[in-house]
Amino acid sequence: MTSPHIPADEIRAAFSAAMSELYRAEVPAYGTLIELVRQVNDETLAGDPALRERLEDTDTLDRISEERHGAIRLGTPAELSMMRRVFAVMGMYPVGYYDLSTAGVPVHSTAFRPVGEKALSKNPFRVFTSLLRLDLIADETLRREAEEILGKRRIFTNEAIALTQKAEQEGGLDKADAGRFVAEVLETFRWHDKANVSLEMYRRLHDAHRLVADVVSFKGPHINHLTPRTLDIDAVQARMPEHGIAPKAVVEGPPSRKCPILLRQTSFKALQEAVSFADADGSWKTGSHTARFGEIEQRGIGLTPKGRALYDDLLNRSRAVVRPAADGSNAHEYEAALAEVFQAFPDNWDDIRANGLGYFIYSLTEKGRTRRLPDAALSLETLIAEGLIRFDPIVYEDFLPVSAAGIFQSNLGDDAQQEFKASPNQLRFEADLGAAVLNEFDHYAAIEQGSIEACLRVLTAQEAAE
Ligand code: OOG
Ligand code: NI
Repeated sequence: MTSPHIPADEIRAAFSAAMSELYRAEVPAYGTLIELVRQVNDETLAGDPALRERLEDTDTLDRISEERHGAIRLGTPAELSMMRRVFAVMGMYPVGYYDLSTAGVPVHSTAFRPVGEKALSKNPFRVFTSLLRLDLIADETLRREAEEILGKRRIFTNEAIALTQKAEQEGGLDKADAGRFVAEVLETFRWHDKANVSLEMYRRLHDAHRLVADVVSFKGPHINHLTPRTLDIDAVQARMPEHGIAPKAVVEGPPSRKCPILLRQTSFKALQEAVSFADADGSWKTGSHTARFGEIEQRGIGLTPKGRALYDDLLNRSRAVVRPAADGSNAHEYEAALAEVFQAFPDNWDDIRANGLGYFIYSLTEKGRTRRLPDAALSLETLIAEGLIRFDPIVYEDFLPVSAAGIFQSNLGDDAQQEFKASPNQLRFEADLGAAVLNEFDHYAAIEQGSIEACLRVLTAQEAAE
């Protein structure tokens, strides 16, 4: 007899927990960050009973400080498409396309994440996944050598591949297989302090771009950061130094606001770690590599294309006034400019909604639940004004390319910023991935539309149908 399959959401939750444990053991500073985040979250909740109440209704308070995302960088199309299959077993699907070439990082990316409110609330863990773009590296010889090195490595264990195939064939995994699957997949994300290449090769890759060295030199795509959710990102940023961890210069994303929008994130700077490089004669040479860090995030409402265009425009405008320096020397000026420029973005939910800037989820109020209307003659606006329908912001569950670039850069070394020609290539990415990515705007719009229709269905339902 076969045992029943366990839900993909549970496999994802187990994987996220295992990843957290692995990373805390590998990067002790990350454990320190997690402690600080817990402390600040506890203090914030203690000082804000209304927030506590709201979160009690919508979230699981005891899991508030758990990881929300992590990131990896892959080397080849084959790795990317296999990774897609592995994540699918955990209920994680590619959402969004991010071109980072414009920001001087030779990758393009997607986020593997649970889709839909139910799956997100069971466990929200996502992995921002980048594919190296050797086509952006000018040195053709080096490009070929890098390709050859990457072509030889195997980042998945045989057992991980076999269990993924089994899950695909049988539509899921039972408890015992799921446990093995998590343990085997974790191997792919582990750190290797012995490089795949000689020190000389590492240097050449590094000279082409630090990111090329990070991807090509190792046996696998080590998880490069994990990111818990904080309820007060500015407080954690300010207190990192007290705990012996160095924050990046500024918080990425929008400024602090009454009505949070999109995503704010910051990190502590990547650590320099000892790595051994094998020489052709079989001896080991010691060097170092900087790749792994810890990050925190705070999320706000998802913006419509119109809201997003306004956000992008305001961000560009404030960056035209002050560009944040890597050493933090103008952090205050940057924050002031950002706050000033963002005054143009409405900061109350009514205006954000009225201007079509954000996505909202609509639901019936207490009063709405007891009323029946003859037919759908009344407009949504009237129903809201009459107090039959309420609206709440839909949380942004994706990423921001400019912010991601800021995170990449502060962790690749701020000195060497390289220029690439903007060359988004979503079709190539999707061909390599072996699937199309979900368009995040369409997804939010569908959630919003679905919630409106559900309200109207109940309001106009015939009494007899009840
Ligand atoms: C990914 C950086 C992007 C974020 O939070 O925007 C990211 C990376 O450094 O590989 O994780
Ligand atoms: Ni991140």
